[in-house]
Amino acid sequence: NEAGSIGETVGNRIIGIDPGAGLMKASAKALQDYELRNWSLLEGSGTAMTAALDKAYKAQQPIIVTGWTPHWMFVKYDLKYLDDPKGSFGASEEIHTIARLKLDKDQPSAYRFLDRFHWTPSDMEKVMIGISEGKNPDDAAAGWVKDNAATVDEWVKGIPPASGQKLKLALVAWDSEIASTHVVKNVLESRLGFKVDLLQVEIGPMWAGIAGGDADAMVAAWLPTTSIDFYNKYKGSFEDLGSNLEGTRLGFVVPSYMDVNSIEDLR
Ligand code: PBE
Repeated sequence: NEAGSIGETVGNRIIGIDPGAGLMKASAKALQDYELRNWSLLEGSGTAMTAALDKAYKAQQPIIVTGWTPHWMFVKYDLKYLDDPKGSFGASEEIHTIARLKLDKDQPSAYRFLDRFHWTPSDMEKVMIGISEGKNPDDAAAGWVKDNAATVDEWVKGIPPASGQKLKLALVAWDSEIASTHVVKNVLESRLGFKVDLLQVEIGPMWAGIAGGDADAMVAAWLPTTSIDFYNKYKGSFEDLGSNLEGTRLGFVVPSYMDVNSIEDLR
């Protein structure tokens, strides 16, 4: 049948990302919910996933990847999410900013800015596109900050600058978080006088780093679902500064040239 043929064209494989990602947990749940028993979800990384997508897309070959929004891949390629009528991937989420305990007392200027930091999916995408086109993340972030001076002015308004104090921001090397973390780093350095180090780690150590006080903050908590295991594990050992972006999405993603529209069609 036609559904069987979709599986055959992609070897019954879905290209995943790093195993700790909430997206991988949701993807495994989707395989269960839709009873896709003969399918496998491949572990890898965000970078390997986009490389596989790029290769397949250029050859107009079929491919199914685990994807998320905001992401530059939706700008660069003509893609579609597979419908998820069972809701395995959850609803649209917020990304929260998370600080270590006592950051408000120790670094009040950084804390006040982090608490205010808020932007939109299209802002984040602009930075992501620049990086995907070869800009280094610092330059892409600096360009966005320059182009959005009025927004940045609001973020830092009335906050006294520091004088070279050090801060450590934790992140996982997902393209979305590389973009947001570099923008926050740029503002802390160029507008508030901090010296920022980035701690690029896996998702578990990112949360443990904040909870243990080894890192000062991160802007990568997808809630209420994607990052909830880590949120609950470390609850009480960090401060949730609330949403910095609304309107995310997760799911299985395919090139638009593929003749498949729903996860149900994979059975
Ligand atoms: N992501 C990007 C992450 C959160 C940010 C969707 C790949 C995840 O945990 O799945």
